[in-house]
Amino acid sequence: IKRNAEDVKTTKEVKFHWFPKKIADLDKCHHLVTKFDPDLDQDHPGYTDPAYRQRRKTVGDIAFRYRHGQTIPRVEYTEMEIATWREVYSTLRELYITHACSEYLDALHLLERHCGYGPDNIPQLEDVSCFLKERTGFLLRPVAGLLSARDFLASLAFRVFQCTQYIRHASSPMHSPEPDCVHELLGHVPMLADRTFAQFSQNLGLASLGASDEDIEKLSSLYWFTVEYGLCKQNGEVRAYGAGLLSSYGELVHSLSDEPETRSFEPEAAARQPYQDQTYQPVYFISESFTDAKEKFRGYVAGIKRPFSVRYDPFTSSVEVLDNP
Ligand code: HBI
Ligand code: FE
Repeated sequence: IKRNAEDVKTTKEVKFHWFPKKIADLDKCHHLVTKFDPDLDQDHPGYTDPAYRQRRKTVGDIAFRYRHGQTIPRVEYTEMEIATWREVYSTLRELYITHACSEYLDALHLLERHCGYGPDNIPQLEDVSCFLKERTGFLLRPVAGLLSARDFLASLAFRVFQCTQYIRHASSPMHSPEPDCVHELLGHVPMLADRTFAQFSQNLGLASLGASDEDIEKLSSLYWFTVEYGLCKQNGEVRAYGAGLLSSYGELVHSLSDEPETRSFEPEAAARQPYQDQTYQPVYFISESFTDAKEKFRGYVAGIKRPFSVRYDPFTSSVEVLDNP
């Protein structure tokens, strides 16, 4: 179709945020949020421990140097770091039997058999990444701290999970203000081995590409009340699937007690619900199943306005951008 100059001039230029189009573009999605960083956050248990801060930096440097496609370098964890892991692992492991959803427990058994999960070993990201690749196509890549919501969600669009590699401070094994490898490996990784959950995560990521700041905020909130703090129904019981719950003894117990308010999962409500990153959540959302959550989310995404649509091409690990008619 030939357009004349008049057409071109009157065509309204629509601006939107840059976003990664191919998986290697994730090398550019590395914007960190420093609010819980031990160098700056006075409440971080490592704030007054220069040796800890140095160690966290050394491990973080792996992430700064990392490029897509490389093998993730192994970290030789110290006895003290392994002792921290052991304490969390053995405490949480027992609670999972009664509190975690079946998808989580199934994956954890496999990780214990094939990936070095256990009380005496901190699993290596490279091994876990290979395991997930075979299960759901998810890959891990190392990240040096809390990533911006936009970059974090964008990587999910490519089935890449940005994963911290350092461990929390030894003085506080049951809690960390920032994500650490305990949170990622015990909270997120087992769920990423489930096909339906993996698809749900990727859909959240795809919906975020090029989205307005306002929509990123809503998707973050949705992510928060599902991927981080979600509950689901299973055989007449309520179980946890959110990573923030599955990596926190206190909140896991609290979420399934009769103290907090619970609501049935509705994406619109979860997207507008204010969230807490310093204390326990005031409210939790319960999904009927992951398939149900995925279907409801599909309806929500259809309501997000973008001047284009995206389609993921698994053969090239890239997104095609389609102009809306
Ligand atoms: N960064 N490293 C890391 N790990 C997370 O789990 C994480 C993140 N950045 C943002 C985020 N999670 C979410 O809370 C949403 O804001 C997307
Ligand atoms: Fe998380």
